[in-house]
Amino acid sequence: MDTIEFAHEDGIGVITLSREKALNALNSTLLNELAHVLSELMNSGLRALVITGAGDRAFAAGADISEMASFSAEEAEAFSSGGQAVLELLETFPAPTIAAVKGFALGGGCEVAMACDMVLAGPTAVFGQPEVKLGVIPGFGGTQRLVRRVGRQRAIELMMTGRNVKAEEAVALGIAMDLIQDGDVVDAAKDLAKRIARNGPSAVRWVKRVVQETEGRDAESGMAAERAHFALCFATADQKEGMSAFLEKRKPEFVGA
Ligand code: CO8
Repeated sequence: MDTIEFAHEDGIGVITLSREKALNALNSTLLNELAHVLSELMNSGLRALVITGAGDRAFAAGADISEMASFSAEEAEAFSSGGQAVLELLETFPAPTIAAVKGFALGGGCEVAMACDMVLAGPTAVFGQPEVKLGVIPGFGGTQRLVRRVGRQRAIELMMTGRNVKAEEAVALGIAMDLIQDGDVVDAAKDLAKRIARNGPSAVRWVKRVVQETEGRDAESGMAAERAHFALCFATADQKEGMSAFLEKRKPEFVGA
């Protein structure tokens, strides 16, 4: 692959958006390669997935403006639809996903980060939806995911001004979860992934599934989904192992079944 790098170690995958000279701007090739790698990994049993950008300057500085500049409305619709589908794949990826953001995460880059379960920001991280400055609106799910992250009023302000949001404010608003001051943000994301990976793999995935599938739905169906998945846990070897290990005062050895 030309624009995506993938590495994995101890069940933790790391995807790097890799067009460093263009600040990892998301062109069609990169989006297709991202879709391909996510599809390949979907049933691979990864315990967690970290996404970051190559180099120190950017996570991704948006969709590729040089590619979009001459789009017709039909081409724009297709590009938006393709980008939305890729981020849907990322959002529904069965294992937990963590964006490790250094530098710019603007436009489509911010949208990629927001499609992840958790976002860690390094001190240089800058988020934003600057599309209006180019005469367009977010097209990879930003109008939906930003509202869910920061609330309607602030999301509208951010999308209408297109202003940059530095790391500290991004954490205060809920665009990012934590600001990593000490050490490298990718290492911090891998550490977080490893801490999650020690837990029962099915339980971790079902936390994600229940939260995701019931978000915005009525409390009753949310509770029903929680109950059903809680019950499913008791059909796994990992529930037996987790509870036996506690009672026997030893560390559990989960097998992911
Ligand atoms: N697309 C293409 N190339 C880019 C992009 C981008 N989004 N961002 C940066 N680059 C390129 C620059 O053109 C430059 O290339 P070159 O060296 O060949 O001239 C290189 O990266 C380095 O960038 P700069 O020289 O501009 O670096 P600066 O440090 O001066 O500035 C900034 C960094 C502030 C990040 C600046 O590059 C910038 O403002 N970039 C654009 C940010 C932006 O507007 N992003 C939103 C794009 S729109 C979008 O994402 C919509 C998503 C949904 C679309 C769906 C549509 C159909």
